[in-house]
Amino acid sequence: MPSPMRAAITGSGVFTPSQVITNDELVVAFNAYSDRQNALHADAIAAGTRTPLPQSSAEFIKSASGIEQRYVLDKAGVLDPDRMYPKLAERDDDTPSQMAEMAIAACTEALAQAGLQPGQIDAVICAASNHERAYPAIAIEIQQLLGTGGFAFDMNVACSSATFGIQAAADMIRSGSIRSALVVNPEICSAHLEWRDRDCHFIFGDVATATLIERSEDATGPYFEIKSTRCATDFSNNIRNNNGFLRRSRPDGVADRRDMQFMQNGRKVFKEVLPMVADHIASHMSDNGVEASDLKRIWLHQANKSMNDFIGRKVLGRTPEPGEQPNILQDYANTSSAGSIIAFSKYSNDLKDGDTGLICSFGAGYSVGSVIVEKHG
Ligand code: CO8
Repeated sequence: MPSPMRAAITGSGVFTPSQVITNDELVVAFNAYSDRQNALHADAIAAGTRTPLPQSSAEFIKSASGIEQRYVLDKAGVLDPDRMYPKLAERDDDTPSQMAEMAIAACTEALAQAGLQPGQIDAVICAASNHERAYPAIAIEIQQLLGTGGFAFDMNVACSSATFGIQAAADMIRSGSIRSALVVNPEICSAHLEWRDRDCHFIFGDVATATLIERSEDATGPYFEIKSTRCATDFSNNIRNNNGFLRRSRPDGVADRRDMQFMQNGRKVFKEVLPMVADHIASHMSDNGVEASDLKRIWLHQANKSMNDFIGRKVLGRTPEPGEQPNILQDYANTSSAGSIIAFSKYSNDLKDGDTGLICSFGAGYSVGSVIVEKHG
């Protein structure tokens, strides 16, 4: 029997770091690093026992990905050719963690949009690609800092964390166990990206997003009713990060190893994830009686412009009109789970009562999650 309770997104928020790295700046830093490494290993390169590091190019980055810049928490550390990763001050145990701090900013915006006080929230789900510590959960810290009630927990489904989190929150609301939840996605991608690898150094940026989910009947302003959610996974090693708590126990301990950062086989991801996502969306829509002509907006995961162009054409059966499938990756790059929610948060207010839209994220796992929403008010 369908649940009498319906869930809705009543607010959303985005925290954007203040520091920006353009493609040109990134390429200057990478090429300086590459030159230094090649000078350092000139003998081995001359002897043919080492391959010289290649140069990166801003033109390649823009044309292969659509990315023009990214926001980061620490620009100086990333652009220092002797360092090539962010320098984030260590915080003592009584100071809010970096992820919690970003999360609070995004949640505060979502709460204000929904017209709710933190005490009216029953659950916090911190859904992100990585968590800066194992425990206590970042979500519980956010719960304490905001002053929300009920319970909180962390979850990680990489780029699909936000949509999987929305499904979890919507299911709890539909079952009656909670009335409201904040699903928050603080993504510090700059700290697990390998900035010294030309093939991926341009891909990610930092951001935090939040969605506030409530019972539809509790909404006091315009809202997006969650008509249906669908999540799917299919194991793949093509996007992987081997860092974790077993690191110290391995023979080479905490050595600086390539697989301790984000790794991917981008071409394979492109080829395998696209059909998975296109089929997933098509079956989710058809099982819910949603035709392509019903969709007023698609908010897709923001990894690659050509990927999104392809999915948009597949879903709509034609090239999307400007604005039908908004991209934000030119400004933010890939922000993992937050990408589709940035697009939703920035490009949804203009939808009219009764309009249907679809949020879809996809990535490591592989994982794909979609949320069909209908605007009210
Ligand atoms: N500058 C100049 N040339 C370059 C560069 C560069 N920076 N990089 C590569 N090239 C060269 C290559 O060497 C290659 O040269 P050649 O043809 O001579 O061999 C040529 O350019 C083409 O390279 P690729 O085949 O690699 O280029 P693609 O056209 O495939 O584009 C992309 C690369 C943009 C990475 C593309 O493959 C892509 O976007 N793939 C999909 C990626 C994707 O969606 N990934 C999802 C990952 S996100 C996720 O799930 C979250 C994980 C957790 C978050 C982690 C946070 C850090």
